[in-house]
Amino acid sequence: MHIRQFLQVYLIMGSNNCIENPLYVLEQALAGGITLFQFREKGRGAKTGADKQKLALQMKELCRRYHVPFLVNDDVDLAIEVGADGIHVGQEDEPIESVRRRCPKNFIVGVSATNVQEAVEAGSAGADYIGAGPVFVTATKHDAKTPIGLEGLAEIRRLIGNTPLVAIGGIQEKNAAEVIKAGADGISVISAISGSENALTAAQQLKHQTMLTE
Ligand code: TZP
Ligand code: MG
Repeated sequence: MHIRQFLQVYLIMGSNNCIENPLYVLEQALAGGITLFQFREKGRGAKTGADKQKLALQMKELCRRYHVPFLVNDDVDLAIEVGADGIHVGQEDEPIESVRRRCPKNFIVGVSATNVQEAVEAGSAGADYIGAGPVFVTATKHDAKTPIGLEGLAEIRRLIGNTPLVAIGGIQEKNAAEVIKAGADGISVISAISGSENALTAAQQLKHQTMLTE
């Protein structure tokens, strides 16, 4: 499968995003059809050290069972230690060149971009995919930049050519289809799945929205 297809319904989550047990939420989301997962353990009450590593390993095993790639946010050492399938880095994290040097050859390396320039640079630097946003207002990331809107997303699509692109920030069932229309290959969400009453149906409904192309 190509990375573009893995981006269709991309769940990002850490233990503090969940109302219920994060392993339960992840398993429900996997059963509901998510196509990629990123372990993003940060912020208030986030696990560290051995606890973080243990949760990462458990999540990786779950993802394996569903044949869904497991990525780690920011923490390149952890990604290598637990045998992740890839890493996602932001603009303030380790540069892609250095990440590539340290990681296995086939590692998926995703990069965040909050504007056109960052997206173009990430594409030229060889990112496997770009995570662009926030597209809409989000309550999940407190230091998120100003939303780029569907117009900003469409402009990024135009300027990065064929580089796989996933949208992030404030994406829910009601706006997921518009995001795909604007040129994203997929949607990435935190709260729309991890904060929902039923992660399985939330994942299914989001996936359905990504397939409504004319
Ligand atoms: N980066 C840009 S917005 C965001 C991240 C990690 C948070 C997305 O969370 P939600 O709940 O899907 O809006
Ligand atoms: Mg980061």
